[in-house]
Amino acid sequence: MNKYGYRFSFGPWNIHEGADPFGPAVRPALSFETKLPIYKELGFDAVQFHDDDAVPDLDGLAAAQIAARARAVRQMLDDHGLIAEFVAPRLWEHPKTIDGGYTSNNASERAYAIERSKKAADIARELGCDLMVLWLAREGSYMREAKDAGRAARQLLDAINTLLNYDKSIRIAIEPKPNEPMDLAYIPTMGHALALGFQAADPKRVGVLMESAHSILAGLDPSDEIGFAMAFGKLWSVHLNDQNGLKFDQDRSFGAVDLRRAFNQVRVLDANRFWEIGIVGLDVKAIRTQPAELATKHLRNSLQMFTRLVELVRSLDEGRIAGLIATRDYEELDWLILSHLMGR
Ligand code: GLO
Ligand code: MG
Repeated sequence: MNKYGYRFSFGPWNIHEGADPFGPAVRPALSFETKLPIYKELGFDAVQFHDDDAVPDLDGLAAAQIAARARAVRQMLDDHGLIAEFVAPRLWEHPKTIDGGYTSNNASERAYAIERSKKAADIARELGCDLMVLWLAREGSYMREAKDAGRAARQLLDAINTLLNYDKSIRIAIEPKPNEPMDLAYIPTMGHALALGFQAADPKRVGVLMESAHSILAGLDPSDEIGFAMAFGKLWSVHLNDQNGLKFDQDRSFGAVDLRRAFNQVRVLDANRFWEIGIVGLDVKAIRTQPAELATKHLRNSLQMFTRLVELVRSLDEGRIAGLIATRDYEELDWLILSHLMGR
């Protein structure tokens, strides 16, 4: 926890080997055990998990084996003074998810996606957390004529209802993203995710996770996406990072591209007391050029950036801002914010 009461998290995938679609890994893979001490060293409090980050090869395991392995991970977390923030079913690597998970055109593949997600819920319970994140990676289309968007929406709702019914204490946070790996995803924005959640059988248990890069890729402003979700009490987690324009998902360090955009995200989170609601997740990756022994600085930078921006947010002259809004002097407001970000 930092001095402002915020807690921070990242996932094991955020210490990464640097492979991209055009080149192989450039840094050695570190085991989960090797990554764990790094959390506290860098000032983090919690671990985000894919189901198979916690229990590798879970597809071949029986329920009792999965539970036992998850309990062992829980012990490792305890030993390091860490907690689990969420578990996300990884529904995008298995051959049965090539054409999508919950919205696959193939019934047995849809059934696989549901069974796999139930296992993720079981793992979450063993890890002592009640949050499941659904990043709907392959729920979308490359070929519009091969799918049906309306049917997909109903299938997504059915999947969510099945999971809510399977585990009566699980909460689900949907993480929207407009594209990549799909050409177009079915849940591209906060609005889509919230609409789905409000239709669920138990809407109180469905919220959202906002990732900065995903909002930017949708042509939206992350702070407005945060504000929209928080207006309804639905923002339960974040993946703060940055993104340079409309291209592949870059997962750049928070604030590395657009400082003012990062400042506004922190401002909205802070105004809505996010530290009382959730953990600040940083879904960032070191750029490929970073040498292996220096490949955690993106995490350090992102956490420090968040804390420094909280300080800037809280030292703003809010009275002066109110006066400028009252006189509609938004150009002066522009200068006030820019001067504040530049240190005077
Ligand atoms: C990719 C997503 C991904 C998810 C993670 C948790 O674009 O941001 O990193 O956040 O798999 O579901
Ligand atoms: Mg993410």
